[in-house]
Amino acid sequence: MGNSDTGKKILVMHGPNLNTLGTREPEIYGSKTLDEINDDLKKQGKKLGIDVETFQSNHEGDIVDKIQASVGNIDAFIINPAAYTHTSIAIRDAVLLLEVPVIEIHLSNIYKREPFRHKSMVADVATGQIAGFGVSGYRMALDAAVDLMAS
Ligand code: CA2
Repeated sequence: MGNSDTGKKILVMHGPNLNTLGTREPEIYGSKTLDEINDDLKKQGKKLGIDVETFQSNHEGDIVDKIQASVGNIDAFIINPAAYTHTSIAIRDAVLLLEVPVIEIHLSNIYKREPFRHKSMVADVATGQIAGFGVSGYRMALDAAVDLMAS
């Protein structure tokens, strides 16, 4: 059961290029690194007795494989699909396999940016979306996941 008192597990997934967070465009994405974000989420999970696993990949197929492997093994799913948000039917189809709450999160407000970022392939198969609150959005997503798991 790992790091968990409740027996609940949340998978937080990060898409392409998010492994380089904190190194450029801090005005859009902030200055925290992905490791710092993941550590904060794991700490927040530990306080709540929830096992938080984090995963990042730059590869669409690896993301699909990880979602498939998580079916039946997680209680909620948080994903920032990064650029795949706007393109990936494969990730959308994989998300549809999950029978747990799904929270889509973006650091930036994708609706205030270039038109190609306004469309999310995941939005209508997610439970909800958080966008535009920077790194705090991940904390909000975890809070939302916890509430959704309880209901
Ligand atoms: O706002 C978000 O969280 C995005 O998902 C980030 C993606 C972008 O393609 C989406 O439209 C919105 C880009 C992630 C790029 O990661 C960076 C890492 C370091 C510095 C700059 C960007």
